[in-house]
Amino acid sequence: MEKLIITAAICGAEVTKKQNPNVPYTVEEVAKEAELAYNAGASIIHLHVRYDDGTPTQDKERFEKCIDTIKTKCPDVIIQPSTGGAVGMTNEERLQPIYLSPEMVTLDCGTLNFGGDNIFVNTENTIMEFALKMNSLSIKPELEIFDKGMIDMVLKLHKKGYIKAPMHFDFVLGVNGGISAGMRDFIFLKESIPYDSTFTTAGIGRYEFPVVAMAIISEGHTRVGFEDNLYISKGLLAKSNGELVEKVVRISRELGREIATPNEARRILGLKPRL
Ligand code: KMH
Ligand code: ZN
Repeated sequence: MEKLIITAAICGAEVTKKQNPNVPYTVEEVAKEAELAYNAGASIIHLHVRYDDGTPTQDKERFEKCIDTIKTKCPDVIIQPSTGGAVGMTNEERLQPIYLSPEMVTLDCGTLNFGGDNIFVNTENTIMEFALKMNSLSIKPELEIFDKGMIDMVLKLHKKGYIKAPMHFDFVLGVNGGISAGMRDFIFLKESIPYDSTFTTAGIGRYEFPVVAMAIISEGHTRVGFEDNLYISKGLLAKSNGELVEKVVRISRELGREIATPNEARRILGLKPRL
């Protein structure tokens, strides 16, 4: 089996310090959380950024500051900015970090209910527009899949030439409004993608570590972090993203699977490092 690529989703756009005081907002806090996750074994940092008061933003300058500061602490880590941003942002706002030429970014592959009256809007035209821009800048998209129909949309856009193989998927399981984090649904997604694809997983809330285990034993990769889950175990808040990554490393080693370095992750995912 390939080594396990661990992504740390260190901050997200929705979680707050009220829920867990260790959620990072400032540039320094974001960089510190990235460093702790990297030192623990994460090779990819999935990055959202905030203003100092916690407000989510896709501001290009704020991304640049966070990326530059992360790079001083972990120079070889892969930084994967979000183009999902936060619910309600415009496409132009969301796309800003792609103009910093990252190695990879997220590409959200469908619209879904996102709790209460919130809708995370990704129309077919939006997906095509984002994909074309990513292609033109040679940025590899990580295809965010919240439900099975989103894989079908990706396969259709792949046939039309918008999304290139080999594709890399992220199965986000257990979002309120998306597909469940049960084993049956996980296998359904895994068996619906082309054979030459890679995939990672993100289990939301209490599903985080059960999904980690499913990914490890099924040759996938995995993601943890405050964006998805704030607890290290039932009722106990995680002290850092590093603590969440350490738990993944322990589980993986117990199951006999070693952890990929950033350069090994680049090879597995076919990324072109930026010089
Ligand atoms: N914050 C969510 C609305 C992504 O990063 O691409 C979208 C999200 C997905 O987090
Ligand atoms: Zn995200």
